Amino acid sequence: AILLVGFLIKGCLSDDGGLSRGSFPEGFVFGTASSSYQYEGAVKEAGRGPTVWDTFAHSFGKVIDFSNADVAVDQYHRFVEDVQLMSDMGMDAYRFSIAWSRIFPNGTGEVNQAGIDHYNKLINALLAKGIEPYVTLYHWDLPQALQDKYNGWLDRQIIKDYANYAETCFREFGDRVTHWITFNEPHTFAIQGYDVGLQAPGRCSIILRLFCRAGNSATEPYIVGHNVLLSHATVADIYRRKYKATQHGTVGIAFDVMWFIPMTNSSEDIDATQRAQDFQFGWFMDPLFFGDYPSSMRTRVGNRLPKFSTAEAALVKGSLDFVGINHYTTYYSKHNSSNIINILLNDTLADSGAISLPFKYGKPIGDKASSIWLYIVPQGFRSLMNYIKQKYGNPPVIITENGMDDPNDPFISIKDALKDDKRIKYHHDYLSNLSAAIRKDGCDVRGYFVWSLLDNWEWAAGYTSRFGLYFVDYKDNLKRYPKNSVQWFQNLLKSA
Ligand code: PSG
Repeated sequence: AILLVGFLIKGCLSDDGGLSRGSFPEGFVFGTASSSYQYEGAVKEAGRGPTVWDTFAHSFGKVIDFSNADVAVDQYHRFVEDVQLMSDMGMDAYRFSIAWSRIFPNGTGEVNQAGIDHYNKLINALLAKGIEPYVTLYHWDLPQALQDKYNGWLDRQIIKDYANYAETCFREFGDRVTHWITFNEPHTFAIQGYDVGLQAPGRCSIILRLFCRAGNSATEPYIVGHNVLLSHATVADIYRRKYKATQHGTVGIAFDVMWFIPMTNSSEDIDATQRAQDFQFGWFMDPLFFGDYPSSMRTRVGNRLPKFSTAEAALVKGSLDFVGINHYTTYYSKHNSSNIINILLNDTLADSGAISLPFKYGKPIGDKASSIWLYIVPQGFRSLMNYIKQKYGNPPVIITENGMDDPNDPFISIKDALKDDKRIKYHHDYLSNLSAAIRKDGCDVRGYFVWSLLDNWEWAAGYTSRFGLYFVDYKDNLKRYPKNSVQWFQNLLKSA
């Protein structure tokens, strides 16, 4: 009977059939996530230099609603208010990114003190409320100057410039920041930016070069990925040699990782599913854990795939303290038996020989959010955690993003827009699976960040999508309103 009463109390406190802080290990960190270009605005203030995303968003026809992030949700000016919102929810941490071009307006050269001052203020405001900063060094807003000078990530010179920028951040902020994320989603920006051209810098060669002025979709994504891995490893090495002993921090990197399920149980589809995972996640994880690209990539991409020298492989292997995972969705994968798309497109995406889809025989894999790619499949989260545990030896994992969006419906009242029961269910179901992965399966997951604190500017989707726990009123001075999910997280985070 005592046990029963205990269960009832626990259930009531968390108001959620048992999901509570206690469903996660001691010290497990809850936070929200954001990025500089999607949040800050103030793009011409305090010496900030232009970035490839300013250029891209201001090119006609690249963003679906013709918007840009010149103002975004104005967090540059409103961070004090926003930190209070995090504090109201009982969040332990905040993941944000530093805009490289605020620190070095031209990517290199003189430090812009106003940029340093801004992030000092933000970091101190967080710490004053007991919220720990998790800092992403690169969330896609490359200084335009480096794109102009040597084509940015396509040139090895980027390694030195990125390392100089990263080391400046360690020196200036590392006394207070102990969780560093070198890159956000290299897979996404390599593919979107250099294969299909739908994101900055908008390079591609597919479809007869109709969409992009320049690029090579069959080679450039791999060159970008290679330079990102070398940049990451260089910076992790600098941190370990020069800063770790005094600053006691950790360095990780964040990947976009879908879970894939074989479309059928044929061995062809099972093999294709593994290749889909290799070309998405193994592309970066295998060099970091084993010192080389997956064998499926080496055979299928051939000499278009760059090679690591022995010294580089040694530098890259083991160069991280935790793996950041941005996880949203699960797809089916099947063997690509025709090579029609390869012939038509000749691009990186066709190299895996796998096709991944959110449908099977016309039936969706789960309920859809607003983004066309985001299907809700909570069990995929637990499977993915177990895959990482088994394949990579149970490394420390931090969920650096998880969340869903609603459409930005111009006709809905604010009152109705705040009723986000679908989002509550999403987080409940994903967190339940995460808890099971940790408690039942022994996966070493240390933290969970919701994408996102506020509605914000969603890249090529502009303002058409709302990922926030807080609603932002774009028609009335960017006022913030808590959606129902805020109350839900509040309850979860104050539960024992
Ligand atoms: C992540 C994962 C997928 C697509 C886009 C992203 N996927 O599984 O197909 S982008 C990622 C990004 C952040 C975005 C957020 C929502 O890091 O800046 O706003 O997710 O799209």
